[in-house]
This record gives sequence, structure tokens and C-alpha cells, in this order.
Amino acid sequence: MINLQSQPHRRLNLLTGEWVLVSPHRTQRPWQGQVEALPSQGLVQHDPKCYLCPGSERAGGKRNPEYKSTFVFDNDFAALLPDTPVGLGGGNPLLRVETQAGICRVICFSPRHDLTLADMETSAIRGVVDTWVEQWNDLNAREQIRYVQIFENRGEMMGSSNPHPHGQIWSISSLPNEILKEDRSQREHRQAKSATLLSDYIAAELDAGERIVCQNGSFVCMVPFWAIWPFETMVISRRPVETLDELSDEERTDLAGILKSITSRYNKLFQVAFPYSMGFHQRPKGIDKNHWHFHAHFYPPLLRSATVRKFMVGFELLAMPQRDITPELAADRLRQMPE
Ligand code: H2U
Ligand code: ZN
Repeated sequence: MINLQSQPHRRLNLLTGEWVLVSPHRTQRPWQGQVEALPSQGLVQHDPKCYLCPGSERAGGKRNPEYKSTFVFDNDFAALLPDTPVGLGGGNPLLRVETQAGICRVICFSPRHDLTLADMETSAIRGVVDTWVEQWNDLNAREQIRYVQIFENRGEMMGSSNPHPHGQIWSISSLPNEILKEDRSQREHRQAKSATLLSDYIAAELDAGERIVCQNGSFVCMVPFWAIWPFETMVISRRPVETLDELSDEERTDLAGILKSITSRYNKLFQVAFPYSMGFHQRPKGIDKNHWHFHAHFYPPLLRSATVRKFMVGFELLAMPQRDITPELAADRLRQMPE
């Protein structure tokens, strides 16, 4: 038997097929490296200089309406453009290139400038879930779109330019790298077994118990066995739905509830508006049914306090990711936080 809390070991990420190195004996090492600035606190409810606040003018001159709940607009600096013609690289096959078309949008979660998802009422987060479903339906139905990535970049540490609660949606004409990896693993599992990979995985996690952070009638949140980021979590639906639009009314409300629970725990962990990138993974268009299982990933950079972050450098960039604090200890700390 391996002692997961003391012996160096590697764990397999079932979704990507990649290994992570865990070095639990190393958590006592002193830190004399970079310390981050604390994110700005004491935000006002409405900031006339914020380009996401109701009534504000955005770059390029468009003005936001006096919105009362959620508000979606086309990104003024979109990474993908809808009218890009299909083009493949000619010439040298070693210099492969393909054009990419897509649509990028920004979604304001609330008119209030000073809230995070955790501070919003569950009913208001439910409104955000409904907006995600509408956007997914709209973008996924477009001929040129293969995949719709809904995500939120939170906090200056994650490169988010603005504290106003907001997320983004990038929809694209090809299948992105992470989706290709997850498609392959989930397909292989489902071909061999009677349930989806993530159905079998949550059953194993519920059985073990030690990595579960919180759960409700429709969703389970855990620090995955193979987590790379110190406080990384996944939210997985109990029912193996493939896409957001398959969620029932009750499941949509439960999704809002579990997002509130995990983000509240994050904010309390280091007493700070916790930075992270989060997003949903779901079955892309044109992929056969029965193996995809809807889930969310949270990737937070913080390591041991509000000002010490993890860096993915050195061995991790050149060889494989590595972590010190074990997923079990991270889950225990998050579980102890009040909702
Ligand atoms: P982030 O804070 O997650 O970077 O998201 C802000 C997005 O908002 C970013 O993609 C867009 C940026 O392009 N944006 C606009 O579309 N209009 C603006 O007036 C400013 C920022
Ligand atoms: Zn995923």
C-alpha cells in the first residue's frame, strides 16, 4: 500500500490521461518567493468608470443598458471573428495552419459592481444559469460553431481586468485541446463500461468520502484525486447529462446552489475574493452521444494564503505538473469552511 499523505507518488487524471506528481512530504518548505498584492477591497455598488456597470459606455462607444439582472454583449475585443472564411495552410506540411471562426461574448452576472458569485442570492445565480443555457443554445445552433466554452476568470491574479462579476463565452469552429482529451477518455471508458466515466468516478469519490467538498440533490463537488492546482475542484452532475440544456428545472437551481456553496467556501478560505478560472465542459456538437458527462472545473492559483500563489514552472513546464498539499488535505480545508 502507498501512503498518500507521506510518500512521493503520481496520480492519473482520468479525464486527460496525464499524470500529476504529488510530493506531500514537501509542504513544510519555507516560502521566501513572490508575494502577491491583495486584491482591491471595499468596492462601490456602482462604479461609473466600470465598463460593465449598467449605463456605462464601453470601449468602442457602445453603451450598456440599465440592466437589472444579467446582461450579455459581443466582446468588443473578440479573439475570434464570425466571418473568418475557412482556410487551410498550403505549402509546407510542417507549418500547419487553419483559420478559425467564432463568436465571443461577455456576460455580466449582476448589475452590482461589488459582488462575487458567492455574494449573490441563489435565485440570482439561477438567473445566470438560465442565461448560460440560452447562450449555449444560441451559439451551439450556429453552423460554423463546433464548441462553446463558457467560463469565468476571476481576480487580478487570473488576468481578469475588472472586479465586476462577469464571465465570458468563446465559441469556436474546432474542438479545443482539453475537449479532445476529455472526449477520448470518456469515449474509451463508456465503450468498455455500462456507465459514463464520471458516473463511475463520482460513485468512487462518494464511497471514499475524503475528497468531497459539498453536494446537493443534483451535483457533487470534490477536489479531484488528480488535482494539479492546490484548491482545484470539480462539480459533476449526478445524472449523466451531456449538455447544459438537458438540466431539469430542479437541476438548474441545484447548479446555482452548488456554485454558491463552493465559491463561498473559496472566499472564506483565505478571507479574500478568491481568484480562479472556472468553466463548463460538455458534449461538443457533432460528437456521438452517451459518453460525455457535464461538469465544471475550478482552477484557483492560490496556495497557502491570499498572497502566495502556485507557479507552474520548471519541472512542471518541462516535465509534468506537481503539487505539495494533497487533494485530501485541500478538500478537508474547504469542507470545514462555512457555506
Ligand atoms: P476579463 O476581465 O475576464 O478579461 O473579461 C473582460 C472582457 O471584456 C475582455 O475579454 C472585454 C475584453 O475584451 N471588454 C469589452 O468587450 N468591452 C470593453 O469595453 C472592455 C472589455
Ligand atoms: Zn473537463
